[in-house]
Amino acid sequence: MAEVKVIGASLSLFCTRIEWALKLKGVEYEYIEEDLKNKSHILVNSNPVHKKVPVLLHCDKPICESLLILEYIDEVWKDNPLLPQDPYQKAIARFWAKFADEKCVMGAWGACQAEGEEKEKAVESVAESFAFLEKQLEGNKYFGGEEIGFLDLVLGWIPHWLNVMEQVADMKLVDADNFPLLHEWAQRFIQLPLIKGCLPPRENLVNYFTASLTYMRSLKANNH
Ligand SMILES: N[C@@H](CCC(=O)N[C@@H](CS)C(=O)NCC(=O)O)C(=O)O
Ligand SMILES: *[C@@H]1O[C@H](CO)[C@@H](O)[C@H](O)[C@H]1NC(C)=O
Repeated sequence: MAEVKVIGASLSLFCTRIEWALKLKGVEYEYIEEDLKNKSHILVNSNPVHKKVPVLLHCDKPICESLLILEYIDEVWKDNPLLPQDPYQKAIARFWAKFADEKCVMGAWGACQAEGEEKEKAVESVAESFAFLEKQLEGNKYFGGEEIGFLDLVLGWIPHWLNVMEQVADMKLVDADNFPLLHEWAQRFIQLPLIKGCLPPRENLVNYFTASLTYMRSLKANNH
């Protein structure tokens, strides 16, 4: 029995961040691919409230919600710390992580789905959120400082997933002109061998987002 297991879905940005953290810590784990269209008993029993991936199983004890899983990993395996030690800095890192998941991930996905005037507004609104993150990078190589940390892993979807969303929905959110620091950070982050070595193929993401958008739009069209 593996001590550490990750129940995940290969295209999920929330799951990839967990794998990055475990690799960074040098923790061996077993990865269990979940079929989200036909959820397994192990997922439903481990995360009865949300029934979502990722779930971390540590000696069969489940931990849910990717941000909380990252914190748990950081507390159990002390090597290569992710969160700052200082309580204030730690609270700030958690604040931005929550903000980024609520406003940037969801905002970008919302902007993808929006059309026409609505889309312009949605893009503008996500850009306001990204501007806060851009500011956090002033004078820093990574969000974690000289090394990657908690917030870098949380925002690690930007160079890969956001890039695909931008292509599929034909929109531009983060580029060298509007967010130079974020853009530079994204390039630097995605080139790290550990990060680059654990990403779903771009083509699979393109297909997935294209299909999701088509489906969402057909639902919307049928409601009118
Ligand atoms: N807030 C959650 C989000 C996880 C999430 O949205 N997971 C998606 C996959 S990307 C999922 O399991 N969806 C299945 C469903 O909603 O039925 C986290 O950070 O772990
Ligand atoms: C759903 O998953 C179960 C096992 O968890 C499997 O036996 C069954 O064939 C699957 N059904 C479909 C439609 O894929």
